[in-house]
Amino acid sequence: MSYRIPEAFVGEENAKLAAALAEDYAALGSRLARRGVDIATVTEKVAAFAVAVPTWGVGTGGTRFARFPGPGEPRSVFDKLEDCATIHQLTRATPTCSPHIPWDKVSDYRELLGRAKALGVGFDAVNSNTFQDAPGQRLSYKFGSLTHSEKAVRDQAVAHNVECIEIGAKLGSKALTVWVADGSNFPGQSNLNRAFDWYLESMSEVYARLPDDWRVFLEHKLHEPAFYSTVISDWGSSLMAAQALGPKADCLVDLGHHAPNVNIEQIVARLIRAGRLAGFHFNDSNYGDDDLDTGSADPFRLFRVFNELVDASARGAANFNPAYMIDQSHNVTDPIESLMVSAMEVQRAYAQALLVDRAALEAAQAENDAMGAHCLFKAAFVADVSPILMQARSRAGGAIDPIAVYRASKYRAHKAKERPAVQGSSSGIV
Ligand code: LRH
Ligand code: MN
Repeated sequence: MSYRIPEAFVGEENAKLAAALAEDYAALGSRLARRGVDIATVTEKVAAFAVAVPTWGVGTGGTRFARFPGPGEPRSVFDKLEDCATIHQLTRATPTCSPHIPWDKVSDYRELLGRAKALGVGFDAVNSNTFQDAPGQRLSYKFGSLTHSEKAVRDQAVAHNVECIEIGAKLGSKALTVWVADGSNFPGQSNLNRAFDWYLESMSEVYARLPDDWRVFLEHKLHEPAFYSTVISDWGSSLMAAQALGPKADCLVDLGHHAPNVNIEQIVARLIRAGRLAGFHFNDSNYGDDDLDTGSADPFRLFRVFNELVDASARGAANFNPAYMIDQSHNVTDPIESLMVSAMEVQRAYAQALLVDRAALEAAQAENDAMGAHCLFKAAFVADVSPILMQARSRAGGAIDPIAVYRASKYRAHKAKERPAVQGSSSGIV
């Protein structure tokens, strides 16, 4: 029988922290009440907020230089589901995981769905993969996939995406995420316009196979692995494609897919305005697509993004239904700890954005009171909302301190015994 953290153990650990939490929560409640904010309302909203974890994120990640697998590495999607369920058990913030095909391919998807249900997790958007050549694949994606110069390769990539839709349908997913690495490394290597035509031609075939209640998320990325041109390199190309394909196509924002210092929250505001914001791949970065833990490098940026989301929901923006997912690579930490902290940091940014006094901010903006507006904005960011996050978790049966409970449970040591060390590849993101 594979080890699960006993619910009673979580309760015992929470009991040690309950009195301090009650005190801190009450203190924060009276401080917020002075600002006309009802802490119970914020806590309910935070408790209802969910973010999906990437199945590929519970294994140790790596770079092109090396990957250093840790103890108890998941060996299959079944092991990955266990770890995803443990993240949700302790944070109560991640009820779904986002699968990646072919990394999560199995022979019996009913068995996989059954196991997920037994573990209390579901499946979010399914991710296709035409950025690697799968074992036994007939034609290579070395020079592209949906935009390859050869029709046969484009057809193969379309067929793969259609297969992902069929797999996702068996797992209860309602969306397909398409990120293509297609691009070039040399000026002149590809025709920039024809590549975009082929993208639309191929994606319209994929789009035609979407079930009525499905969406397709187009993920843009500035560069890597292509280092001169990338076919869907920015939100403009993504929005042009989504508008050309149809109402089921929206634009997904991976926070690490932009040039340094780009104002990502303004891109989010524009996509919301266009009614085409698919959602997010949350992570953080200092230089490129670093896939660092969400909120670990620039939590203020994450807050600024959530401010746009809360503002959009407050003004009833049309077609506003973003999907929230994490997409990170955990090269030096226990992936479960990183994903738990990241899920909590996403909740933190949301809670802080709920504290922005929008009426006062609007008045200060109208009067061009730059400093007044900025201080109002910043006041929400510097508020320590930890008691709200802890309360939301513990009321939902989660851990007040997920990291402490996880470590005290010795879950990783249990998995190291259950999962003999895997001789993993020495490099690569998974
Ligand atoms: C591309 C990306 C994409 C995933 C991959 C693992 O950089 O963000 O979303 O398919 O990472
Ligand atoms: Mn991504």
